[in-house]
Amino acid sequence: MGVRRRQARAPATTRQPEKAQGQPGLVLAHFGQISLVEDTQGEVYRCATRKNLPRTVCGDHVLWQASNPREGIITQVLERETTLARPDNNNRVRPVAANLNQIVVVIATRPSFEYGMLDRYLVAAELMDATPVIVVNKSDTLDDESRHKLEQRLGIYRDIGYAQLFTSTRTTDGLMELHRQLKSHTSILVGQSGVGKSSLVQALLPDLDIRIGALSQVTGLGRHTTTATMLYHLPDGGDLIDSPGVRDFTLCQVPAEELARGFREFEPFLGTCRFHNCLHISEPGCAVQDAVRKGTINEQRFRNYDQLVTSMSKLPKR
Ligand SMILES: Nc1nc2c(ncn2[C@@H]2O[C@H](COP(=O)(O)OP(=O)(O)O)[C@@H](O)[C@H]2O)c(=O)[nH]1
Ligand SMILES: [Mg+2]
Ligand SMILES: [Zn+2]
Repeated sequence: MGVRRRQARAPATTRQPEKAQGQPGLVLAHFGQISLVEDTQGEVYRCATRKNLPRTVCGDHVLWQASNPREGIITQVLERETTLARPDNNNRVRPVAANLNQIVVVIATRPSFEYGMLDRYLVAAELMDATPVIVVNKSDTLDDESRHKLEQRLGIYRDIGYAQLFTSTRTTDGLMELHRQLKSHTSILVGQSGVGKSSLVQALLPDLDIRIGALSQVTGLGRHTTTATMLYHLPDGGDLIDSPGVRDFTLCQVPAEELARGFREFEPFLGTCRFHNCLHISEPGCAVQDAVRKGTINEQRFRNYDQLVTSMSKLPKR
C-alpha cells in the first residue's frame, strides 16, 4: 500500500506547478508600451506589460490576465526559443521578433541590394538555427537577360543549399512556391524598405485589409499597425511576420569562431586548420583560406566574412 502510494506521487524532480499567472497568449505586435496579445481563441487584446518584465516583441509567448473586455496585462514573458536581434541606432541590442524558425530575405533589383547585407541576414539565420530563404521579388521588372545574370550571381547561394525563389506580386509569379515554403513555419520577411515585403503579405493573405481593420479597432492606433513588426496567421498554417524595412542590417557581436559557423560552406573545413583558434583571416595552414584559393569557397563570400570579423569588435554584445 505504502509502496503504491509512493509510486503514485510525482517523481522528486517534478516541481509543483507555479501558481497560474494567467492565460497563454501570443504577441502579434507591440507599440511602445502596448502589446497586441492574441488568446487561444484568436481574440486580440490590448495589453500593458507588468513592471519589471522584459519588453515583449512580436512572436513572444506570454501569460496574461484580462482586465476588461478588450484589455489586459502581461504577467509573464515565456522563454524565447529563438530571437532575431539587431543593434538599434544607439548601438544597443534590440530584439526584433521571437520564436521564428525561418528568415525570408527579400531582395529586388529596385531598390538595389547589396551582397554584404544578404550575407549578414544569412549569418543571423544560421546562428539562430532558422532556415534562410532568399526571395527575389519584382521579377516582373526583369527581362530575360537581367534575370539570367541575377540567377547566375545568386547561383552560389543555391550551390550552398539556400532555397531561392523569384516572385512578383504583379504577375503572381512564384507566389505558390512561396506559399509552400512558408507553410507550417514561423517566418519573418526581412530586407530593405521598398522591396515589396508588405505587398507579399498582402498577396498571400487575401483578407488582410479586414484583419488590419479589426486590429485597428482594438488598438485605436489606426493604420499605424502596418508600420510595426506584425505577425499574421497564414490560411493553411504557419505564421508570417512582416517587418518594416531597415536601411542596413548589422549583426550583434558574436565570437569569431561562432561567426565562421554562420557561413555554412565553411563547415567542412572548420577544425582542420593548423591552429585550433584560427580565425581564417591570414593565419598559415588555414583550411578555409586554402578552400578559397582552390575555388571551393566563393571569394566574395569569404571577403564578406573577413569584413565581418574585422568589424565585430565595434558591434554591441548580444
Ligand atoms: N513591379 C513590382 N512592384 C512591386 C512588387 N511588389 C511590390 N511592388 C511595389 O514596391 C513598392 C514597395 O512595396 P512595399 O510592399 O511597401 O515594400 P516594403 O517596404 O518591403 O514593405 C510599392 O510601390 C509596391 O507596389 C512587384 O512584384 N513588382
Ligand atoms: Mg512594408
Ligand atoms: Zn582557418
